[in-house]
Amino acid sequence: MEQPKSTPRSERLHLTLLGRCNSGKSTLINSLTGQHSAIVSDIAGTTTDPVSKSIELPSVGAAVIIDTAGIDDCSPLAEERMAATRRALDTTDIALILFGSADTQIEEPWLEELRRRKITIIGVLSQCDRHADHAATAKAIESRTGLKIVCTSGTTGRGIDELLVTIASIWQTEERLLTEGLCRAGDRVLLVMPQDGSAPKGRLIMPQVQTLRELLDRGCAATCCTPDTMELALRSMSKPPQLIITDSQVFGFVADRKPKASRLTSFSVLQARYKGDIESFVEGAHRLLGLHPTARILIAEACTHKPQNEDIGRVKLPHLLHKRLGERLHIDIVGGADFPTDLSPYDLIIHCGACMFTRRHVMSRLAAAQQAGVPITNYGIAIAALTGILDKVDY
Ligand SMILES: Nc1nc2c(ncn2[C@@H]2O[C@H](COP(=O)(O)OP(=O)(O)OP(=O)(O)O)[C@@H](O)[C@H]2O)c(=O)[nH]1
Ligand SMILES: [Mg+2]
Repeated sequence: MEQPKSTPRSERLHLTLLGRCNSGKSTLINSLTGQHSAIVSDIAGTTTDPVSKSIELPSVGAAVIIDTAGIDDCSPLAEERMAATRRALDTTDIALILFGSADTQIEEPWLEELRRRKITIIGVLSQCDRHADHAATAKAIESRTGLKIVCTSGTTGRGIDELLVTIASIWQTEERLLTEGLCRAGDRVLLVMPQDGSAPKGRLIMPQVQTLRELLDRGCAATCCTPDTMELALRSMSKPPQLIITDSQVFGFVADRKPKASRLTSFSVLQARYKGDIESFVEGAHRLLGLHPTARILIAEACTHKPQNEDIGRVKLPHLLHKRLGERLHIDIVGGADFPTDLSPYDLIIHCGACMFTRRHVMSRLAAAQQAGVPITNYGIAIAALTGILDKVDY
């Protein structure tokens, strides 16, 4: 599916290539993209740090393709380079692991790590033009690793189309909907979107645009209103809408005025479902309500730049937390890549809506929290819990 060039990074497939030095990672990237953007040479260790590039991948669509240092790098900086590759895996949806022969010893620990992280793996026998019998080598790798192997040559172009089709078919099955399970084709859906001073001038914000577009694609009849025109919108419908989606700022107002028959959810709940694991976030929000007054909370923002919703993470949320749990609460706030590696000092993590992150990136933070035994929730769900509306939300 072709997607426009403006597809935000957080919506793009993140594809990472792993393999030994000189296995042909950079050459394969150039073949897949049809561009000569990655530096290729027969000097082992040409690519050092992860290099990511946004690209329209034929058959696949909008992607970020990530080249990495050889996994057998033994330079003095090898440890730092492998740590950087591991950080790249935090955002990786699909990993291509390149093999050069049936000796898979060096690749095995990486395969294990990819499996542990539940990253989809595609095995590649690269430079297959150099093998007298590449089919036999591929078979040997398959039986050792359990992977299905695609034979490619970045030089002759062999197997490149098959690889693109394989990537596209995996990516398609991972496509998610914001409104999955909440409405279906033919439903009437009302969107309540306040356009007050905090709304950007002349446009709708991304979660609203995304939701509206998806409803149209799914064959729903979408009606838009502000809190002021909600009653008018409802009166103009012959039957109550099956679903109402509201901005969370006016959730209470909408909940009080909605028809009984309509389900009610919020844009931030839709984003939490789409970008993370809503069940874990709701569980985290329930744990939040039971925290002791001296608990330690980590508020984590995805943005490194001055975030638009800075006041939520830095002002509104801490204020609500202190109001609910008292002034002795300890709150740390981090942004961007400063997410701590040691989460054990915390009793709870509250993550932002992560509009700048891929789902995979959010899920890797969720996994880190779970591994440390620390409950995690997100801004929208935490605010719903703190303002007493969590039990009124459909999710
Ligand atoms: N014959 C043949 N040569 C290839 C193929 N792919 C890469 N090469 C050659 O192998 C050498 C290494 O290729 P690179 O693409 O730089 O390998 P890399 O895995 O990115 O290497 P590092 O960045 O050092 O980790 C270069 O000389 C390429 O021209 C291929 O499919 N067939
Ligand atoms: Mg390279």
